[in-house]
Amino acid sequence: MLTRAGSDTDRQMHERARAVAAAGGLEQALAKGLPKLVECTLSEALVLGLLKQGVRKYFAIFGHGSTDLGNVLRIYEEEGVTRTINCRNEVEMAHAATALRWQYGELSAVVTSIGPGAMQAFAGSLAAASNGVGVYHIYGDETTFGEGYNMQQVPKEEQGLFGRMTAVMGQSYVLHTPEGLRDALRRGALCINHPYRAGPFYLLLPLNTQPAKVSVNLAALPARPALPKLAPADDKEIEQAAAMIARAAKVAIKAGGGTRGHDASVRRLAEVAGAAVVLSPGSTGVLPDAHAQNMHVGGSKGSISGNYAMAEAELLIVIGSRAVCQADCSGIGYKNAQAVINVNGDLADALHYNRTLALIGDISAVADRLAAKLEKCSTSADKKPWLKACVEKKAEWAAYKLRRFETPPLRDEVWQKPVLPQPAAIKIVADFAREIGAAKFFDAGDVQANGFQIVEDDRTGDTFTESGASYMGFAPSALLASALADKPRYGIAFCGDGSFMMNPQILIDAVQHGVRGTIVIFDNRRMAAITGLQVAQYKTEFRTNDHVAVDYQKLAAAVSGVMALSGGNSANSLRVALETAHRHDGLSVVHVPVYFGPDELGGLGAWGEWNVGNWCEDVQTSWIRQDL
Ligand SMILES: Cc1ncc(C[n+]2csc(CCOP(=O)(O)OP(=O)(O)O)c2C)c(N)n1
Ligand SMILES: [Mg+2]
Repeated sequence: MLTRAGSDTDRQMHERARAVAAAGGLEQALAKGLPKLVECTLSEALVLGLLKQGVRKYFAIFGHGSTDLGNVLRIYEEEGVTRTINCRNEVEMAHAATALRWQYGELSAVVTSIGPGAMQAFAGSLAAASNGVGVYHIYGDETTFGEGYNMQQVPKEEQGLFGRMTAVMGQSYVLHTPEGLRDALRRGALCINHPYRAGPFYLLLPLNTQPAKVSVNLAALPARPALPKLAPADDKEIEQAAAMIARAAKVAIKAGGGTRGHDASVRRLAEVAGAAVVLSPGSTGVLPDAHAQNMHVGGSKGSISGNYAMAEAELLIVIGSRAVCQADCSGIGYKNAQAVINVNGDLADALHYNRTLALIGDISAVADRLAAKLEKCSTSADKKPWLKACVEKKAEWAAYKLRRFETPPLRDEVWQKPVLPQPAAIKIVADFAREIGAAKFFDAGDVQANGFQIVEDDRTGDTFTESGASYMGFAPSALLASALADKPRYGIAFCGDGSFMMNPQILIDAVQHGVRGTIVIFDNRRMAAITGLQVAQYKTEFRTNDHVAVDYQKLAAAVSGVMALSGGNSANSLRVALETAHRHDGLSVVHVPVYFGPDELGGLGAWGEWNVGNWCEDVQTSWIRQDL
């Protein structure tokens, strides 16, 4: 079974890979006479099958659980068919693969060994699952003969445990039988390309089936599915929705993460419906920031204007939202809503609230149909007083934010000197990102919450905030996506000190794979978001910081190729550092000490309810009483 360099198997692989490269793809190679019936290893068949679906890019940390697949990827890369980049941590590469699909729409696969590597990538795949991003994960798995425990398998006398574990998170397929590949890839294609509930698909690749020979029909390997947009078949519900909107005086649209990319249709519907638009952390930009009907984010963190619109609206139009606690105040954000129109492809999400008219289908298709109907019918309720009140609340929020942005450095206990408040520092970096046209990535914690309260985007696709899982370490790891993107865009990762240390591997991987971008570390020497919660709930902090001073600038500078800078303690010094960072042709790290403490100008506040800690009783009491 051993395959040595120069063996027949290797030679055949080289020949097939060369034919695919010369033709410009597998389909084209088949059209040009590449035999469709081949006998090859399961590993090669898998690479060919993925190629047919448009997967050419791999993030990998190999181990004894994936050497055979690694050999195929080596040969296919030598012939210019696939690209594989080696990474330093599986959580990091799972995030990078998620970001590659999310930011650039490009497919990829994560490859690990068996056991610990797989478990780490699996943990990281929570971000893909939580944000509905389709990615292939390929893990080494225990041998199928059961000749004895394999090192690093789950140590139990049971079969297929990695397959079962991964199936809980997404969908999975154990390639126990090599001929099952065709079925596995059909299921995988739908899972990772699902129009409204995509997620990770796990291929478990036993150590001994990887090199096993299999007869495959390359023409029969499933391609990427082409799916039509769906919308209600007749006009009954659309007319009903239009009538509800026409007679309501206070209408709010809650635009969830699903509205990303549907900017024009959401705007058209909002304008004709006279609706205030409340954004979710993941949908900033779906309506331009300065648009009079953009009320900014609403939810457990939220904003003055966003939460006002949520609480006061009589008719709620939910679009592309799955009602996460951050977005709907743990279910009690819509205190005056009498009815809901819910636009979603997913039946369960569309029916989350009671008193709902569900408009099932593609967001643009449904929103455009509804807008067209409203454009033709006369509205009975005057929406102007409502929109005027909303505009006033938005001005209040803008003034509130401005005071914080203009707050000079505050004296900080840890830093023993005045340092920038975090909202002011984030605003400076967000403005800089806009100036240079960079994509923004926000990590977890106060950095993330302040971030989505602050950003002023005019379209979706400028901010990536992983609010589905809030996975510390996502933002710097996401920069690695640019190493494999066809047209990389400069990125700025906004990280807390806590989050950065979860995944500092990007320092090495960015240099190795030529990433251009900046990581800004907002250092308050603690996990401040959690300290803040503890203080708000129990009046005192517990174990959310340490006393170890870390010189992040030196730490980053220790990696050759990284430009490490201090952002200093003033707005001006931070701006200068950002400019210098941007001029560097590679990865830069800017370290900014930020304030943590009781001064209310050091934070942006929370505006909604949340079902956690000692707030649960109040939130749940309200939830039980409300009908929605
Ligand atoms: C991997 C992971 N572990 C734990 C958490 C829970 N958590 C959310 S925010 C946070 C603290 C973040 O600290 P930092 O990155 O320094 O940002 P700060 O709040 O200080 O601005 C923690 C521990 C998480 N979201 N992800
Ligand atoms: Mg911190």
